[in-house]
Amino acid sequence: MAIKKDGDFVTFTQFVQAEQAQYPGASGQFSWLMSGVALATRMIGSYIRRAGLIDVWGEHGTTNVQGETVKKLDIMANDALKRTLAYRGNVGVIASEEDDEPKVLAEVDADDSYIVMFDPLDGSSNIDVNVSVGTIFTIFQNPPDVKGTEKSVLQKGAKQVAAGYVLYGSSTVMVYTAGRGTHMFTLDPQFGTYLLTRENIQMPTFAPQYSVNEAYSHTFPEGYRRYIDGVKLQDNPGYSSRYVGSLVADFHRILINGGVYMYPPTRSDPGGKLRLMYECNPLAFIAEQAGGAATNGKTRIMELEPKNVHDRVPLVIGSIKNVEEVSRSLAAAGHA
Ligand code: AHM
Ligand code: MG
Repeated sequence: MAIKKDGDFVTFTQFVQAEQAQYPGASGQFSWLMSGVALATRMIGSYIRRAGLIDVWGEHGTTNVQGETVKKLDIMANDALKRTLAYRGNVGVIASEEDDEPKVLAEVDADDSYIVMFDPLDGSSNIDVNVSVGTIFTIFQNPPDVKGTEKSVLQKGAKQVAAGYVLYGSSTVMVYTAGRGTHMFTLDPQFGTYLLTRENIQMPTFAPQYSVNEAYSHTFPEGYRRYIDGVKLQDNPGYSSRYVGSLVADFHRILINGGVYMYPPTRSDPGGKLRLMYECNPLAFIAEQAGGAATNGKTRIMELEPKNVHDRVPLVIGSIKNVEEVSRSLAAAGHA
């Protein structure tokens, strides 16, 4: 894609506008929406950098709809996204992992209005110990002819218009796709804006690395256990394992270096822990656009039909050959 450059850099907004310009008749509404998402993540990033200085450590004292303890920063991140998007005027519905129900923001019935879904602060249990956290978002078209909030948000991942995440790590990066490749932007703290740093990321097709919370492995279905036991016995290449416990950080490492991330069914989460709509769909879209794959062990993640906005699914995501290797092990154990 030929992008007009201002000086030597391409900003996120410039990039989105250039991509949209390739669709005849694009109204600019989508770019306006994306600039709102980018603004909210800059706000969230600034809260995170000041954690400890402002009173955001610790728990809020309530539990969310999923029964999990809500951190103060979860609430601040959720509010930043909701308030920023409310001003865009082109967002019909928003749904957040932290809220009980999707919320109608505005009765917009234009063709170019959107549904935005997000996990405002993924990995939030890591905040108090200064480990990377992230924001994950996905955008669907708001179907003007569909009546009822629940119905309009329950779309399968293959219908995503765009998706991305921001990783608040040693630098702040946004990884984004609108179905034309996966691209990375780095927040320039001096300019206060995201600049394009990697275009068309291609995930390695294989890497000898896996990422899973192995403490639960005795409760994984047999195919996962066999896979993990099997790769440990391999010498050439010998496998290593990495697990941060922040999905965005674990996924980002795999996007760049290759390997596989798994969150299998466990005894405490027999249907998987991660949320289809807020976490798995957006990362699956990004992975596929970078040449990777994502499955629940049987079916491509983006083909799963959601029944509830808070559905959870098992997740196997990463380099295509690694994901195939896990899938073969699951099939051999009769899980597929
Ligand atoms: P959340 O912080 O949005 O609730 O996300 C769930 C987190 C993921 O970031 C991470 O991959 C996973 O839970 C870790 O779970 P566990 O501690 O069971 O390994
Ligand atoms: Mg969360």
